[in-house]
Amino acid sequence: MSDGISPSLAEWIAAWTDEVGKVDPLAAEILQAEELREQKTLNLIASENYASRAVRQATASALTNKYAEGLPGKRFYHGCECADNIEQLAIDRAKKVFGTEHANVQPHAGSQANMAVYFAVLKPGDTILGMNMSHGGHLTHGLKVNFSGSVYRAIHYGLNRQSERIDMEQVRQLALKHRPKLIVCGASAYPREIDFAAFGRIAQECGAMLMADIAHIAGLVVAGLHNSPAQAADFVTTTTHKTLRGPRSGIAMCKAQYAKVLDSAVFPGLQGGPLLQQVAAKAVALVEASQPEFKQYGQAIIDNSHALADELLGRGYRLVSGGTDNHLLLIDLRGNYPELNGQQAATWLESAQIIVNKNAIPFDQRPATKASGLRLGTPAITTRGLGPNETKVLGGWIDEVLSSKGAESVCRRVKGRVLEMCEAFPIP
Ligand code: DSN
Repeated sequence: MSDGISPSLAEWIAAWTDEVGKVDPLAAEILQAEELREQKTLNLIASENYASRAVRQATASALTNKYAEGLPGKRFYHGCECADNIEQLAIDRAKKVFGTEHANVQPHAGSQANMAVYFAVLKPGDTILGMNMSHGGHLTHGLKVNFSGSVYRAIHYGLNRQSERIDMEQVRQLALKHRPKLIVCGASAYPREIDFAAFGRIAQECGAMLMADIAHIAGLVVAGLHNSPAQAADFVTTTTHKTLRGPRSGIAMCKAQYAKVLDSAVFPGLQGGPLLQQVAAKAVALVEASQPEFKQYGQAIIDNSHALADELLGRGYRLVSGGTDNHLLLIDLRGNYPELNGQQAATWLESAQIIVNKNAIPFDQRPATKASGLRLGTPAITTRGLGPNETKVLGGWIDEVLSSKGAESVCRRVKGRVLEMCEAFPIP
């Protein structure tokens, strides 16, 4: 386990995989292979990141052994002193960094956080108004095949065809027409800043509650680089592993008046015992996110995103909305390569060790399984320490692979360069 990774990291990985290896060599081999895969690829998946060793260590703590249904000080089982302490730490830190009145840190993931809000304040059949998934929304924002679109009556807003930004006039018209009980804002593939205050005004005008799902941009919000929804929204939900760089998990927050119903929706409504090892890791990640360096990290994510956008635009690519304000951008492949779909493009890039995901672009004619776009995000490469210069070089490699139609010789050459860059910028 040395293979181009720093000796200290190799030692750390060996220490924990050795124990797995004694019991289950096959599983240990797979775990080590994943460590190497992550080290030896440049990851542009906008929703992924590399949690620190401190965060990862917390996920492996003894708290994985403990049941603690309930809330700090109000548990159903005994022996919860440490559970109470760690959960209270995470709650206090979440409220502080996000500026919210109440936080529940038990949701296992973002979908569960969103589900908890819906269960807290909606009845089956109630109307929600969320962003169309094919325009950048999330499946829990009312997609038909998701619980959110089958249990509730989901209406969708989208982007303005010309500006490719959220059409706030359409949001308002739909809200006034359908009188949703809950308006959902936030996105999974939207490269521009979201105006939470404007959503708040529309929610007030039509008598709806507002939920802001900030899963993608949470780290930028904490760093003060994206406006915060804490004032405008009744509920704020997030995952903790994207720009926030914590463990795979979720948090649901709200105004004080909804605290009780939200807590009850999480437990006993939806979940049993919280995953306390993840709660601990969230507490650690929130400390990391409150350090001054985290603001610099957030700014570096955005700088890299701008650098990537500039490089691609300079090479003639069409980006949805013409650029980016945040950590991600969307290439509309139809601009340069009308015949190329996102699935094929992402496969070519993977053969050069560059990891991206295909993504629908607004008003896409292709099915989501093929899609006409690629979503590229800079949180993970920024954690490795790549700066704008390296990111521009990476943008050039993406162009080389795509413009060669994935030619084997080109992918092989680019892969060699990617591996050199990975070695120069190891995952910390
Ligand atoms: N899968 C996440 C993403 O990639 O954005 C959303 O849940």
